[in-house]
Amino acid sequence: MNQETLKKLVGKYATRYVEDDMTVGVGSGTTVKYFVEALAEKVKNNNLKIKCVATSSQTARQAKRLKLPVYSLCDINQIDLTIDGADEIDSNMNGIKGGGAALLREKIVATNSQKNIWIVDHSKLVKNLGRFPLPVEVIPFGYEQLMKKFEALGYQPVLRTNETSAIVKTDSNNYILDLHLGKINDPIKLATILDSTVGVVEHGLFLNVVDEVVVGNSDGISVLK
Ligand code: ABF
Repeated sequence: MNQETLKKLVGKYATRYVEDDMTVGVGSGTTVKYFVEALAEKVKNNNLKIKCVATSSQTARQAKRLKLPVYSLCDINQIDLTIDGADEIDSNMNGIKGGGAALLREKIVATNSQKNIWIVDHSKLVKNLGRFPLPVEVIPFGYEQLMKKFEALGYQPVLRTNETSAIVKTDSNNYILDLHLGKINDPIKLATILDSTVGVVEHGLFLNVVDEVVVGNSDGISVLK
């Protein structure tokens, strides 16, 4: 099975967690795109009454196009379940997210969710986090100073730009610095440093956040808990 087939498989599989009357956090990314498609189908076929909260404007657009009811986080009581993707997951089920620049809303939705499930193909499972550059969302004001700080710390920051070399702006109009760390020996320590750095809005280390990971393998699906 190729990677796209695995993404589709886990996307569809994850719909089994969604029940009638639930408020569902819907993540971002190419795997979640398949989940949203399958969810819309399930909702329609079973006439389910659910509410969705999206972690990115892109996901919100897709969900609305497929007639899923999308609510603002302010307009719901609590999120029962969030299904999202991930860029890397280590053996402690800690992850790096934010490759799609939606990490801030992803973390806000995740921390307001009773249960979090990530859907990935097996290539996302790693021994140590850090091969995937760690996205850090920063305030544009004075971001060059932050870059200097990160350079001095050996974090090798790269300002994220798009294919036309324009600076990528997040849904909250911030910038992303991708830290090329290679291997993160102590994710908790790094998260603490980033959390206390002025100008950093949020970072892509999602530690102790996920409850279950649905993994697409060449011989089928496995669920990590
Ligand atoms: C999202 O899924 C992001 O945090 C992450 O960048 C992205 C990666 O997933 P995919 O490979 O499915 O596009 O949750």
